[in-house]
Amino acid sequence: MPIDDAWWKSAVVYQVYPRSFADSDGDGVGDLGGILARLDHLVGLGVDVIWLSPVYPSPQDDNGYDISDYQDIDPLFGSLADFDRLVAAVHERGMRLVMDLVVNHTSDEHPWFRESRTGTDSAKRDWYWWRPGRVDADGASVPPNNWGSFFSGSAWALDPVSGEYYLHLFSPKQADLDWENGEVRQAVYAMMRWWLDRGVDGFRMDVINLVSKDPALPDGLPYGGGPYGDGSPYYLCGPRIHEYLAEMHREVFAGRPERVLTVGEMPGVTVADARLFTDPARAEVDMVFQFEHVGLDQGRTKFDVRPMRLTDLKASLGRWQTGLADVGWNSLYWNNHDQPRVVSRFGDDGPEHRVRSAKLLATVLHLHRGTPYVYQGEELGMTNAPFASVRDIDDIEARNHYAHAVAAGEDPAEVLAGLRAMGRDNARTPMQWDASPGAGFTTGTPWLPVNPNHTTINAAAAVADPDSVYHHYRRLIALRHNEPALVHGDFTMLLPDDERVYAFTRHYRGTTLLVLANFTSEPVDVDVPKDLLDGAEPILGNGPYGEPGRLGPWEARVYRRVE
Ligand code: ISL
Repeated sequence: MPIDDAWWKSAVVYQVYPRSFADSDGDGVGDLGGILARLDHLVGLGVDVIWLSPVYPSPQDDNGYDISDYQDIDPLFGSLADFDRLVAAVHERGMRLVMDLVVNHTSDEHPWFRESRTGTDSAKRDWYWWRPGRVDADGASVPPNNWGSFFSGSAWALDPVSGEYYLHLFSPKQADLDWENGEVRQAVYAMMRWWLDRGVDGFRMDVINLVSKDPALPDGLPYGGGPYGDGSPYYLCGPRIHEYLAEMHREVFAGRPERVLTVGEMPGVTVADARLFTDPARAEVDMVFQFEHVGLDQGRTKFDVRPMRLTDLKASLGRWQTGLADVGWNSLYWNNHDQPRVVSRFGDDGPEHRVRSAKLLATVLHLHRGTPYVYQGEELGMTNAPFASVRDIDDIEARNHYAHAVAAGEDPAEVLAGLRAMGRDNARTPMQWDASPGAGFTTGTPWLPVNPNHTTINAAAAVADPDSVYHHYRRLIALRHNEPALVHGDFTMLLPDDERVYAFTRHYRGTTLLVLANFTSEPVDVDVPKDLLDGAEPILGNGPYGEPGRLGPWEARVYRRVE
């Protein structure tokens, strides 16, 4: 089929974080049975694809992104039989299911790594990055290079068995696989085929642009004021990354039905790289999932929060729209399991503006070109959590950052403020289904406390209220399915220098969509070119339609004009 008809261009993806979605057995952790019981919520919303964060056996050091068996289900979440039932139920409802593929690293408890660490002569030694240490001026053993880990500290761990170090870009319990080794790649491809044969509809590929490393592993330049170096020039979109993804495509996806979706999660990817990764003619991945816009309010580290300027957001998202206009495809998202809640971050989560600003953010995002992602609870306008102290924080990235920053002399209260604003736990508090004590998520004690605001912000209330954030998402998703201009239309940014109003058009075969959004809590006058409004009808908004040239606080409006 011509690529412009690719089904995923008019699809909306819903991300489920299984730990926090729905608990069917009262142990306080979400599970597959819980997802199965709540599928009709997703049918009601109208989404096409469910992306499931990892449910494989795992020591849960990074909540399942540390996998110890790629071909099973962790008993915490259920069994393979439960999984098969879920896939069948998803398909019966006309949706697809995409798995998380985490193959930059395995758990240190994966049999491959257990074997690899038995000694320098292990048959799987070169499945991972093992190197002898260096000796410092005092004669002490230090890591092979200066790279820092994403989760604080060195990216190397010393293993007592051989006295060598192994590379871990994330936690020491997430050992990086060495993709230079063809056996590693073949083992990964075989596992992927096994899941596709089982009925899954594709993969969201975790940090897939980190799998090719420069085997020389050179030191990186110092960053963040700490003792570590930035190794990213040597592992981010590394020398063989396109070769690997093309090989994966040939080995795993070629000849499969068009129903399969491949999404490359790629921190630090540039527009130019993304064009290569997602050019259909190159057959690598269908779309990238990039991070530029969610880094705009961060300073030296991701926990150094600074206000986001609307003009920066427009410049970034606009550049991605233009850069992929003729070739390539992008994911559109505000939230995932690694990001704070968008209404708290870029909107206003106070009682007066929460609903309005959540709807505005949804409108702006969903009207762009690309495939929109809804992260569980986003459709309810769920907010960040009121973590009182560092003891309330569970996430490894946040806990490590706190320990390192405080040890380095930073003010604990300031570090905690950064975690409150940016911490990943904000995304991971349980899904708010109803106003009951466990928020309808669990009858037991939830693994992470439910947000106290579940008494008013919850799915039951949202579904019952035609003016809710939920129904606004439902309308946006329906528009994606029914309006070709939303899927295929050209994108033109208007008012790029305006700090208050986000405005753009989409144009396709005689239809123009005009989007106007006021990112402030004051009314604003908007200078919209008159020709854009001539004969245009408002089709969607978050308030009563007033004068086209004036928007109320956090008001967003979409107009359509047909020539
Ligand atoms: O959160 C981040 C940026 O602010 C990232 O550094 C994040 O760790 C990165 O985007 C990769 O994320 C993925 O891989 C990690 C895992 O912890 C995340 O949950 C996952 O989404 C390691 O597997």
